[in-house]
Amino acid sequence: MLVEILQKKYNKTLKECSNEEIYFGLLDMTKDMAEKKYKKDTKKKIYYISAEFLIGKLLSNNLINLGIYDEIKEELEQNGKSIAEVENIELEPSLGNGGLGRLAACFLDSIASLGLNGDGIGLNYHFGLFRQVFKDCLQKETINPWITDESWLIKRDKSYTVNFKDFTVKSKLYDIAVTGYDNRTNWLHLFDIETVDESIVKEGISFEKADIEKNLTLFLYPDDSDEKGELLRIYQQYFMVSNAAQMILEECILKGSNLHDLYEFAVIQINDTHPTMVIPELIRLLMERGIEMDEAIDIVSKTCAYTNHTILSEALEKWPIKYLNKVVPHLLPIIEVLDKKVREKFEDPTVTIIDEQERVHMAHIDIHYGFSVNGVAALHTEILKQNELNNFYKIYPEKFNNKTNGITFRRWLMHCNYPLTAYLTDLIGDGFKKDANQLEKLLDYKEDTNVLNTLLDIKYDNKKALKEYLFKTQGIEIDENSIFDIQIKRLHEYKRQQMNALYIIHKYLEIKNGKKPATPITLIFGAKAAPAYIIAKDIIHLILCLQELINSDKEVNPYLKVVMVENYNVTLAEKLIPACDISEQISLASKEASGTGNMKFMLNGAITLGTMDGANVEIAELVGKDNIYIFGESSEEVISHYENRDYVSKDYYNKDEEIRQMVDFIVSDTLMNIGKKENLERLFNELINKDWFMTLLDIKEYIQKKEEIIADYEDREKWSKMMLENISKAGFFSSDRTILEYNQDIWNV
Ligand code: 26V
Repeated sequence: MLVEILQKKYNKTLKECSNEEIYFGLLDMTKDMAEKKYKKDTKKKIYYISAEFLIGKLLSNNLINLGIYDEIKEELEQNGKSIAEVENIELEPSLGNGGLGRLAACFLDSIASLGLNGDGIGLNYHFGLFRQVFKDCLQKETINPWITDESWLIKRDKSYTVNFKDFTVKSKLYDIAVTGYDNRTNWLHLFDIETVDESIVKEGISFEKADIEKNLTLFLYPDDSDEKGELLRIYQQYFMVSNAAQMILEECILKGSNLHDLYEFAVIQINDTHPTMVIPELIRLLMERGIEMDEAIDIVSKTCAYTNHTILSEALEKWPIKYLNKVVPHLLPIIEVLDKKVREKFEDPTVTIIDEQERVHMAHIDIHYGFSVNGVAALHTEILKQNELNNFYKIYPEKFNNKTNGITFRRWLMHCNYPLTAYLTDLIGDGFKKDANQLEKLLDYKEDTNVLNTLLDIKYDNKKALKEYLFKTQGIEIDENSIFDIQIKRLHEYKRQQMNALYIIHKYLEIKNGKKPATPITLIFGAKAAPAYIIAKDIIHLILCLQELINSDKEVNPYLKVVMVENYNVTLAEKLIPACDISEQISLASKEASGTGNMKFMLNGAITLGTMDGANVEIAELVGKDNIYIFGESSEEVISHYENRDYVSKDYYNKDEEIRQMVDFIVSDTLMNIGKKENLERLFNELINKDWFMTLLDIKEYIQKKEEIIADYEDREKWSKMMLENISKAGFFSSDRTILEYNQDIWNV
């Protein structure tokens, strides 16, 4: 079929076509096949509204889900082409920041793969999240264009009118097909406007923020550090949910809803608080269509469910009434009624919608006026119930439930780790592809030397493949015979990349003093920092300075190497994860709601070095303490430090010689000669005077555990057994399991 398409499109044979032409041919073919798998809506449908969908490249994933990957791979090979090179042509849509956006993408894959009728609704950001470049050991941001003339986007003949205070815009809709594994096609609906003007972007990612009609869907916001930025976010959020609400009502009416029974036709999952305005907007639209306010509120409350993704208070959205009045004054009378009703019913001042500083708490709207509130890992949900949202839990215990995150095995095993997938299929059959729990069959081989050695061999080959990829794409050289220790995730102080950096200093000084590791260690980082997050950028600076120092020191570089990959994204994750030995999951306990990278690493046979935080707790339960390396204070202890305000980082610095040596090294002449005084000093001061995320609290135990895991790497048999246990037990973290739970407990479609 591909041959015919290429013949028609380019009048060439497969052999004659360039990789680019083959890519566009496959794009046409796949889009066509996906569209044919679309099925009519069922009575009730899931609407997953999210400001982010970090979908990654789609070609291979779609070929796998359509069941033609092997066939195409072979056909290309027979004609001297490589599917990997064809895939290189595709640009990655960067429509998300990190875990939250990637989770939404995994969920869409699982919803379709389970044959459920459910669409995603979001925004078509032209430049998505910024592209990261390093210059002089500093992060710089540039635009990240991903939309080309021919792409996965299908332009629809659909448009809604969205009213803001001072002007009105007309939307246009683009759809991307989401084809399940051997199952139906759903849609990801991305709304956009005609008037967006890409040319207003000047240097880097700066542009005139006031001109909303020209920039509404230009960028995905990585931070909200100034007023104009906050206003723009409100514009984006309202634009997204007003389109969503109009579309949902239209579809439900078409299916026969009289709107009084809306919740029998639609369930809306609100992904974090970004889409919260869908609640007042739907109430407003129902009232416009003649439904009394009280009933409208009741209908919407039975339709909407909310997922919380963080306990960090600075990340919980609270929009000043003043801003909402500038953008969507027509929602305020509704929000005020919602607030009044809460005040009539409850005396507790902490559960109101509007606070004393005239700010609207978006999460409070979701909790009072939605029927379900869920956290994303067992520990996270417990903390919500007992601490952060305890006052709400006391009012609505029945609304709270846990849905431990998951990842789609189609992308995070079958696509990214073809050799492991093929081997597992040989060994245990291909049942695991639809029922992830069947990976446990691998446990039958835990004493089988042949199998254990093959797992080691596959890892080694993946490490070689990563080495080649990094050399080709970033000019980075690594040694496949070293230990690959990887920390890849957004840069945030609570994730404690700075703690890993202090370990590097420790190791560097040790080697300098003549103590050499048995096997060389390669520490790999990938992380973007929000452009206005100063300390996060200082941490990147520190890592890049250490990279430069160590990699040019002949005494140290045979034993230690530091690599920070540029512009970490989904595509890079797919190369890094299968090659990893040690998975760094070292957040301050209680702060990482779940984490999903931890699951991807485990599935690909990496061993976790981590704290008892987020889903690490469940990983530890599943694999048992012999197959994971846990350190650090517990979430209870950490929460009590916050409550009692008794953590003083300076005390740790003063008391401990070793800690002092590592921290002082940040501002040593050795580093200052490479890096910038201002950045390094600021980070040094932050660590000893603030250290909000308690790096120095756990650093000693961290170093100890890390030395232990590195020492255990030498015992190849023991290591391969741990790999096997981790792979075998990863089935629980399939997003298919997560979605089945959402459907059973929340959606009921
Ligand atoms: C947002 C912000 C915004 C500005 C200030 C600082 C800050 C810090 C964190 C966030 C994260 C917001 C929500 C989020 O992305 N949560 C992530 O969701 C993942 C999927 O549930 C989960 O695995 C991660 O643990 C969680 O951090």
